[in-house]
Amino acid sequence: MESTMVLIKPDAVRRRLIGRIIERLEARGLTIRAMKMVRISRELAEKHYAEHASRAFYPKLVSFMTSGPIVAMAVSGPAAVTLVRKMIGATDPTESEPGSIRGEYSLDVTENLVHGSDSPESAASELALWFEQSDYVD
Ligand code: DAT
Ligand code: MG
Repeated sequence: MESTMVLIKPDAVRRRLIGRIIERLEARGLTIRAMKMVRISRELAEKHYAEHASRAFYPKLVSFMTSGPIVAMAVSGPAAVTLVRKMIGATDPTESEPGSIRGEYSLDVTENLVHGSDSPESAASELALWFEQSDYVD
């Protein structure tokens, strides 16, 4: 079983999409192992997206991620990292498939509703930033 980090971002919370996003994950057969709704510090937003620190969009991304509450989840299942990424859809709005979460509900490259870890290694380091290990490991 694999675990991945999922964030329901501030735009999705504002648009009342929390239920629909969680429903899709559970309907697919994935398990929510830990979950909390939090308004995060600038420091946590910067650490979560540290890989993008040199990109021009980084300041906008950090201010978006601190603009309102986020629902953070540890989600597990077979190949959870890959499955969740496919369910979320591509980062580029012109590439996100109809049927994916972004492909159904977003056309903005920043306000794109959901985060999912891009590898098991990123999942491990992101989960460690957001949760205690005892929250999501048996
Ligand atoms: P993803 O969220 O699909 O893993 P990413 O890791 O490349 O995408 O980028 C992280 C976030 O940064 C992304 O969800 C939205 C923002 N972002 C990425 N590329 C961007 C761009 N070209 N312009 C503005 N924001 C961007
Ligand atoms: Mg990413």
